Amino acid sequence: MLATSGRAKTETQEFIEASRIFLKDDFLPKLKHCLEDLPELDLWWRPNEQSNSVGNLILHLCGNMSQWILNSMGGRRSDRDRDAEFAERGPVPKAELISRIESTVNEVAEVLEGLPETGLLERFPVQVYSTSRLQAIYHVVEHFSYHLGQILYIYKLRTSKDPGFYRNLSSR
Ligand code: NI
Repeated sequence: MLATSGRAKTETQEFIEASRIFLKDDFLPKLKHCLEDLPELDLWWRPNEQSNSVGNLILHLCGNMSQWILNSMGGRRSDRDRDAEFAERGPVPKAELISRIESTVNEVAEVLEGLPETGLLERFPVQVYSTSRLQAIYHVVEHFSYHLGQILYIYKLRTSKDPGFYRNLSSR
């Protein structure tokens, strides 16, 4: 966990800063560590056909952020094909996966920074839902965390390594 700066003057600023820190400064570096260390072929390994590979999960995270933040709040075009994210059997090169997730997260961080002070209650349709900006941001953060956990689990299965992300909390 990385803490917020304490400089926020309103709940909105604090919520947006916390969301940006989770995505860009906390989750993204952890994800990149796993991607950089995993052999190319392991990025497309899956334990069975019911489970996604790391590659699929990266494409899926990019699609989710493009649709829920970049399109809905950032005014970017989204031509998301959700089924294709899971159907891809790769191998999309590692460098491309890293560059895609990195640029998507950076764009999301820019959109979040540019959001107006008021308006988190503004509602819009997305997928089959009607949601608020606040809920959409909350969703994108929880969704990234959820799939990052799956990616970390695959990373450990394939490398037998502990990335040591929480070493600072251990008393050993
Ligand atoms: Ni998902």
